[in-house]
Amino acid sequence: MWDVTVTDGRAVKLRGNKEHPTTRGALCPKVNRFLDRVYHPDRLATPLRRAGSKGDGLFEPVTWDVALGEISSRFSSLIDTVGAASILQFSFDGTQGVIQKGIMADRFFNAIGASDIHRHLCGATAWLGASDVSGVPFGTDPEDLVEARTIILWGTNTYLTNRHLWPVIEEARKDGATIVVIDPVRTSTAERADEFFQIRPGTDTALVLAMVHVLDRDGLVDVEWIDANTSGWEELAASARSMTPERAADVTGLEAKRIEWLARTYAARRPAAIRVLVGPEHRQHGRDIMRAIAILPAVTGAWQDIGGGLARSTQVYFETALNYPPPPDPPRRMFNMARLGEVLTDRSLSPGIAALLVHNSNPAVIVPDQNPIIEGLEREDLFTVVIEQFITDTARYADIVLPATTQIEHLDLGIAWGHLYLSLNQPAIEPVGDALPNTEIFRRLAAAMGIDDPGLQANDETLIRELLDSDHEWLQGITYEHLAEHTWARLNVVPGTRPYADTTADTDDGRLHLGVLEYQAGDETPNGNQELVDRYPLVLMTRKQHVKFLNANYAQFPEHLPAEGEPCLQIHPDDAARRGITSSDHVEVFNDRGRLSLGVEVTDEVLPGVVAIPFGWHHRHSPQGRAVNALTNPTTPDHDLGSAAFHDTLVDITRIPRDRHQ
Ligand SMILES: Nc1nc2c(c(=O)[nH]1)N[C@H]1C(S)=C(S)[C@@H](COP(=O)(O)OP(=O)(O)OC[C@H]3O[C@@H](n4cnc5c(=O)[nH]c(N)nc54)[C@H](O)[C@@H]3O)O[C@H]1N2
Ligand SMILES: Nc1nc2c(c(=O)[nH]1)N[C@H]1C(S)=C(S)[C@@H](COP(=O)(O)OP(=O)(O)OC[C@H]3O[C@@H](n4cnc5c(=O)[nH]c(N)nc54)[C@H](O)[C@@H]3O)O[C@H]1N2
Ligand SMILES: [Mo]
Repeated sequence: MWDVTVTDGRAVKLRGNKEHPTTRGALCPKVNRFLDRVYHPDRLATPLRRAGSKGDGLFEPVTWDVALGEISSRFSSLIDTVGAASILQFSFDGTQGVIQKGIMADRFFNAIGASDIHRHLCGATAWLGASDVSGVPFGTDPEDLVEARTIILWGTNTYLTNRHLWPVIEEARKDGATIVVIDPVRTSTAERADEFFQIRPGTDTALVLAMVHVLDRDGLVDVEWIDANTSGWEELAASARSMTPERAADVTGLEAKRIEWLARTYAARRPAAIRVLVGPEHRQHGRDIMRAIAILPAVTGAWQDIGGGLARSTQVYFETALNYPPPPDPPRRMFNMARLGEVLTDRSLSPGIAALLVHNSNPAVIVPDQNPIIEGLEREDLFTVVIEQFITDTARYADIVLPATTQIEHLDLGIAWGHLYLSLNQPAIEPVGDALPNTEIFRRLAAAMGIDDPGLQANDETLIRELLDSDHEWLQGITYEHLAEHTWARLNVVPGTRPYADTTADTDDGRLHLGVLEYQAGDETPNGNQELVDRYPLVLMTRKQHVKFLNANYAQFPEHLPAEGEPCLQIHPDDAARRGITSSDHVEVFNDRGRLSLGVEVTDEVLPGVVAIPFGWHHRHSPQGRAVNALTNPTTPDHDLGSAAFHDTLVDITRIPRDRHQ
């Protein structure tokens, strides 16, 4: 929640709203200098048309009429000839504001019947895993974590990625909470933990099974709670019987006695909370891992304590309460967004993709298996439109680029994944240059195409009023007028509500589902496909790592780069020594999908056998003109509904002789 000071129409100061219970006046390092972004000389201020080859980044300014006229005629002729399904909408999380993210864009593409992608790269697999246990997966209110006495930050890098939760963690610690971190990497969060479990990547299900084994063996499960609230306990207990702490130690690399400690502490030191976001979901068996984690509070009955249970993304609360539009009827042709490269290069698709419109996303950087994506974006017969604030690695390939407003220039309704406050984002300044809100761009495009649907001319305030027009109890009293006056409001979830203790699971029998649980190694992991492991012996993790990056965003600004000024591969001293690599070297990292040259940081933050490259750097930061997703695994589990197996990626590396790197 931001307050902006404006002098003579220009924003001069931006700070966090002091009254807001989550941000408490503080911003995170990414957006502290947001105004530099707004007024940056590279900010897009007019529509652009390509004036060079695809990817050159050469453009000429054109008027909105010319740009929208060209898009309209290209789209209309495709609709008349091969059909609207040849047009692909690709969008993602560039903004968390509901209407600028997609409400009007979706209306437009629904009206013409274009193809679409599931916006599933972030959180979908975590959702599926948790919902296997509890149906619609509501979780503990993160504010209630202050009450907890054990907090397990399980595969989430809270200190970096969820900075506004950190004061809550510290407050709980002050009151006696033990902070546990479970992560394959010694992250900045792990450095601040009381107990750090540096687990082998992707082996968390084995750890959970061993914890259940100990709880069952030592009589630490809550039998009464299990009988009254769950189903499938016998099957789960049987699954855990052979996973002794010793066996789990072999799989996870953790010590058996520490696994015992973790199980006993989790059961006894209450309230006991687990916090997750998306890290472990980005694996072939990510759904099993997220399900395994969600099983633990159901076994110990941790849900019974205020501040106990599982605190996950809170987005599900907003999705339940707000009046989101129903899915389109007839349904549109859908693809998993992780398969973009395949979709753009598949000549057998009928109809094939002939036009691509990207908004709120930078697929050339953020989607796994980058090389086929670039091959697709280079296609001369693909008409690409990108709505952006800057020329990104995706926008460089566009035929038309349209300039979008930033958060301080447009109206929006803000939801959250870290708390339960809804906010009204009101524009503080007029749009910079000729930039327009995404919503307005689609209203104008619809008009240019002569689409006669009043819903496509609804203004932004109407779109927000429609979303708030819900009789859900959590929105009682939260009207547009209320938000206009107070800026934010907490959903009416009664503070201290204990999900699944005060409420019932939304499963067929109203119980939390346990059942058979099995640890499986992903194909592209050290215990997976042996032929692949022989060729590519190192596991690559590509996590969010820099405090001033937001996904693929902000790496365009030199003042946001970390001190090393280039992306560096982190490698354990043993692996480095074996290959004669030091921190002053450069290396080539490669697998069947791609190749990248990078600097090196020799560090025991990563385990032997694991290497890590920070996510978020741009194409120009490597000599190959590619970013780290050139190497990553696009496998999408769960019948194409899940996220991608980014971190189940095997690579090898070679040292680059010094003279070759100059
Ligand atoms: N500074 C900064 N903050 C951000 C973002 C950013 O780009 N930069 N992005 C925002 C977005 S979009 C999101 S979704 C959130 C994500 O927030 P998080 O989920 O906290 O972040 P990630 O880096 O995706 O993953 C968290 C951790 O999971 C670990 N991990 C990976 N595999 C495994 C595994 O198999 N087991 C276990 N136990 N851990 C594993 C990684 O090492 C990593 O430290 O962050 C948000 N906040
Ligand atoms: N290897 C690897 N890959 C990952 C991840 C990882 O951890 N590792 N994380 C994944 C995750 S969790 C996520 S969420 C995705 C993020 O994927 P994206 O959502 O695509 O990434 P962002 O860089 O956050 O935002 C994309 C663009 O949106 C633009 N933008 C911002 N606001 C607006 C607006 O109002 N209008 C328009 N038109 N554009 C706007 C920004 O300028 C930015 O270039 O990446 C995923 N990819
Ligand atoms: Mo995300």
